Amino acid sequence: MLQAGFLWGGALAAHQVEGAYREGGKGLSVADVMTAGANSVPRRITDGVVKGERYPNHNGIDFYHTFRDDVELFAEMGFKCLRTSIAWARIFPEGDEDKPNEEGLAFYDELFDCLVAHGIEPVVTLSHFEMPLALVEKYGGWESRALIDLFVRFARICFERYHDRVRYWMTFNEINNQYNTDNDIYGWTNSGVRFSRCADPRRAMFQASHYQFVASERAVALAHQIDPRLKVGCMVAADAIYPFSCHPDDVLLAADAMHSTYYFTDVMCRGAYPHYAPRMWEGLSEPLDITEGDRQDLATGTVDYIGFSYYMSNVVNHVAATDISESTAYSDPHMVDNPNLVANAWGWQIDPKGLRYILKAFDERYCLPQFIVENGIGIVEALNEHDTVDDQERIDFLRAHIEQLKAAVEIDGVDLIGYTVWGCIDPVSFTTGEYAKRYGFVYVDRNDDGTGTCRRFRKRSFNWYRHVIETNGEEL
Ligand code: P53
Repeated sequence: MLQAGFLWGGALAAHQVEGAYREGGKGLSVADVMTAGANSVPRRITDGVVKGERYPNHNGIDFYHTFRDDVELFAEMGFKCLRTSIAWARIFPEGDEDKPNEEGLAFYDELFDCLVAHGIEPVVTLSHFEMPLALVEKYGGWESRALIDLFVRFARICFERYHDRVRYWMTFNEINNQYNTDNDIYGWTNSGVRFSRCADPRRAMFQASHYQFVASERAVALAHQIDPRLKVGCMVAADAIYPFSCHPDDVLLAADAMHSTYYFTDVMCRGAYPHYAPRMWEGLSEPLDITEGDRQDLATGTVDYIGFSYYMSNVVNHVAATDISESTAYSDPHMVDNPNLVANAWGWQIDPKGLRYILKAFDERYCLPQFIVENGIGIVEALNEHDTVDDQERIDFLRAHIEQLKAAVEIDGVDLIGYTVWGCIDPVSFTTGEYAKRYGFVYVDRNDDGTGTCRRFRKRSFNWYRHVIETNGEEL
């Protein structure tokens, strides 16, 4: 049995749903200069907002104006919590003002009050891919140490304002995405840096993440000072990486590949760089800027829990793709398809047991509570003649993953706080900027060509998830 009070719910991010990108005094964020892409058409980052380009995050699904009605729907499903983020550029439009923007703060007062009034606990990410664009223009984003103090000030304002309503916090969303320096959208959304333009992309990535580690751990310590009841977690994308075969070289390669997650969780959970870090830094053009004071900050602000997203697993083969007949769609030549799994339309391989694997791995490595703050499946969907969507495929996906998280808790003894389904009301996709990649229990009538009423419709999974929550996961 899952514990009473298990936090069932859904997850969103401000920039993917709110829209209203210029309302309430909000400044531009890094998400506001990302164009619409499509399945296998990458999004572009423009220099400022360019006339004639399409920027889906400007409108999102208009949650800024519709949140009261949307929260009604979440309450109808019986959500115990809703994970969302605070758009940094609503609170500090330029990122470095002396005083926060009261209108921005007031918006989140309204949202959190509304949630609490419906018995839904807000779970909040401080930085989810939406740092103020001005911080990029003035400081070069997280390339600059100055960002640490600016972030900590933002965190302080948020903790002080909302600590009576928000218990669970996370600092940086999927902080480990930027480990992939081949695709600029990851460094851009994590750090406001286009690593491809840096003289040494790997060094720039390690440096930006170092400043974020320090900022994150200072924020954790600060939260505990402000209110000892607050729980602050890290947040990583935790895709399981398997060896292609039992060839020892595949097994070793997979173990090393998991450093794309563990490098980040090790620092934030243990408060120090792992002993293998210097080996990862070998060959950088210059040593990293890591001071003794930084190391003390890291040690004093370890996280209270591990928040993570889980969508898929991946496979590595020690034989690089150029050496084998079948070429692959991955940017890493060692990454190959898993012949035992099927993928969704975007090539994300569906693997419920990988979720149990990750939960066990984190548990055995850190002995900390965990929170699955994103899991779900993107599907192309349309309303049928009954004004609903028959999303049996989503129900099957979620059921299989919930079965595995239950096994992790009941059999493996993992300490799990909750489970929030990504994109509980169809958001704008992060990687592609599409509306067509839908995740929700609630369908939003908005299309990539700009048509649609933006009205909301319950999908078949809506009632299914309500029953799951009602029975605390006993009836799937
Ligand atoms: P979209 C990759 C692997 C796992 C999670 O993604 C990922 C990514 C992309 O970085 O991102 C998270 O919308 C992210 C959300 C995002 C969600 O996954 O591209 O935290 O903002 O929307 C789903 O299908």
